[in-house]
Amino acid sequence: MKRILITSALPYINGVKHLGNLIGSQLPSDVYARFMRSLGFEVLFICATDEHGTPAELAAIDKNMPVSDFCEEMWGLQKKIADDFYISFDYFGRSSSKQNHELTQHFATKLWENNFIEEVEQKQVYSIDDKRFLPDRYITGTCPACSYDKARGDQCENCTKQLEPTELINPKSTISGSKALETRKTKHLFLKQSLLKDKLEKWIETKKTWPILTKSIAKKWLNTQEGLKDRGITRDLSWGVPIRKYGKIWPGFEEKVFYVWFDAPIAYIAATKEYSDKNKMEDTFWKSWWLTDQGAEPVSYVQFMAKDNIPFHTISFPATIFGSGENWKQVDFIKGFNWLLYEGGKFSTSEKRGIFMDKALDLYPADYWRWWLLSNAPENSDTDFTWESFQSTINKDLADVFGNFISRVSSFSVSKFGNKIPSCQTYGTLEMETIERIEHHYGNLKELMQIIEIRKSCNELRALWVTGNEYLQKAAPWSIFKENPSKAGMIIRFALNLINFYSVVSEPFIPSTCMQIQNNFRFPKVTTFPQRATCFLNSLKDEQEINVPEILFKKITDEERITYQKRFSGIDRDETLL
Ligand code: B3M
Ligand code: ZN
Repeated sequence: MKRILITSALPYINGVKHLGNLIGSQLPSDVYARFMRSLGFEVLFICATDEHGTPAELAAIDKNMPVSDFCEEMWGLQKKIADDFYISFDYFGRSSSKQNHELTQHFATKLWENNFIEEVEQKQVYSIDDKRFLPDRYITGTCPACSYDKARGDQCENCTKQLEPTELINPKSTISGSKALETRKTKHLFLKQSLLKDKLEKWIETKKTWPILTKSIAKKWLNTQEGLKDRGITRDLSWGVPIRKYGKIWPGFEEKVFYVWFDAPIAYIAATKEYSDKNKMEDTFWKSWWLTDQGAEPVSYVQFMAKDNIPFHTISFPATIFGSGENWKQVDFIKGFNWLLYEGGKFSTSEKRGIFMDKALDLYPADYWRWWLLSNAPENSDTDFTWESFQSTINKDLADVFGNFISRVSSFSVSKFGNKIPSCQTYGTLEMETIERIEHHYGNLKELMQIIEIRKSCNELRALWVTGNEYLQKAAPWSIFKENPSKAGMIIRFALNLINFYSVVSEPFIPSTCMQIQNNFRFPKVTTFPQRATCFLNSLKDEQEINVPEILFKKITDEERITYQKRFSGIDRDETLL
C-alpha cells in the first residue's frame, strides 16, 4: 500500500499538555509519519484540538473569557508548541470547525435513519435560576459518604465515590451557586452500540497484528455490559455541535449539543476537509483518504493514542462509522501507549507536578526531549521519567555517541585536509565489515518502524551510531596520518559519508539536529531513504565542503539536574519543607 493516513489523538483544549501527553500520541505519530514519508509512502498526517465539553467551558470561565475566544487562543498556543517540537502535521485543525459541525450532524442523521440512535427520556437536575439543565459536573454539594462539602455531581474528589447528582446533600449549581434546583424530565439521544456487537467483534477479530494493549482493551469493552452499553451522545451545554437532523434543529434538542466524545473522532475526518477547503482543493482530495468507494488507491489508516482513549477508538467511533452505513475508512492499526510517570508518581496539572510542553522547551532543545521520550516510550508498560535517566540518556546517546562522532570526524578532517572532503581511495576490509553491520541495523530499523516498534527502533538507531564510533576507534586515522595520509583520508571520507547517512536516517527522531548537520555540511538534500545503506556510504562528492559544526549537544550537568528535580516536583514543595 502506497498511501498512509495517520492521526494523532486530539489534544484537549483546556491547557498546555505535559510530556506524557506528548509521548502518548503526537510524538510517536510524528516519527512514524516522517519515517514513512522518507520510505517513499504518500502520507497524510492529521491532528486537531478537541474543543468541546465541560472542561473547556470551565477553563474559559476560569480565565474569564468567552469559550470561543479561549479555544481560539489555546488552539494557537497548542499549534505553536507542536511546531516547536517539530511535529510535522500536514494539518492541525479544530474540532469546533464548521466542517466538523456539518460532518457530526451528518453522521447523527445517518445513524438515526439506520435506527442506531434513539431518543430516551430521563430525569435530570434543572437549575431554575440558570434556566438550564445541569450536567453532573456542574452540580456540587456535600458528599453523603464522607461529608466533603465540595463533592461534584459525578464523583467525590475526596473519597472518590462515584455519585449521582441527586445523592448530594445541599446541592447547588456550580455556575451561579443557586440552590433552586429540581429534577425535571428531559430527552437525550443514545447511540445503540449494542446492536453492532457482532459487527464490531468480527471486525476486531480480523486485526491480527494489533498490539496486545490495544486488542486487550478492545476485547474487554466488547465483552462487558458496561462497554457496549448504549451511550448518551447529547449534553446540556451551549458550546459544542448543535443537535441537528437533515440540517435542521432536532425537535426537543434546542438547548443541547453533542457529547464531546461523539464529535471528537469525527474531527479527524473534518480536519482533513478543513485542510482541503483551506487550500482550495477539490472534495475528491479529502474523500480519497476517507471514503473507500472513490476509486482512489487504497489507504492504510493508523491511529496513535494513550490507552485511556482506546475504548472510544475501538468501539464507539467504529460503531459510528459502521452505523452510518456509508463507506467511511475504518482504522487499520491502533498504536496505544501506557502512561508516562514523573519521578515515580503521576503528572499533575493542578499540583504543577511534572514537565509541561512549553516549559520543557525553555530548558532544553526539542531533540533532547524527543530522544528521551522516544527511546523510553511507554509501549509495553508504564515508564518513569526521572531526571537521572534523562541526564544519562542525553549525555551518553546524544553527546558521547552521536555528537562526539560528528565533532571528532569533522575537526580531524578540517585540520588535516582543509575544507574539502579528502579524495577517494577504495574502502578496505574494516570499512566493508562496518558497512555490513550498518546494513544489518538499518534493515532492522526499517522493519521495526513499519510495525511501529518505537523503542526497538531507537535501539537500532543507537546501534548505527555506536557502529560509527567503534569504527573510528579501530580505524584510528589520527595514528596513521603521518605514515599514510591517504589512508587516513579514506577513513575520514568513509566517516563523513556515515555522518551524511546518519543525518538522513536519524531525521525522523531528532529532526532539528539533523537539519543543522545537513546545513552545516551542505550535504545534498535527500528526501527519501536509500534502499540500502551501501549505496549511500560513498555518495559524497570530492568537491563537498566540510565545516566543523558548533557543539551539537551540550551535556546536562548534575547541577542542572538537581535544580530541575526540585523545581518541577510539585506545588510549593520548597516552602512546605521549611
Ligand atoms: N481529547 C484525549 C484526552 O484529552 C482526547 C482524545 C480525543 S481523540 C478523538 O484525553
Ligand atoms: Zn466523599
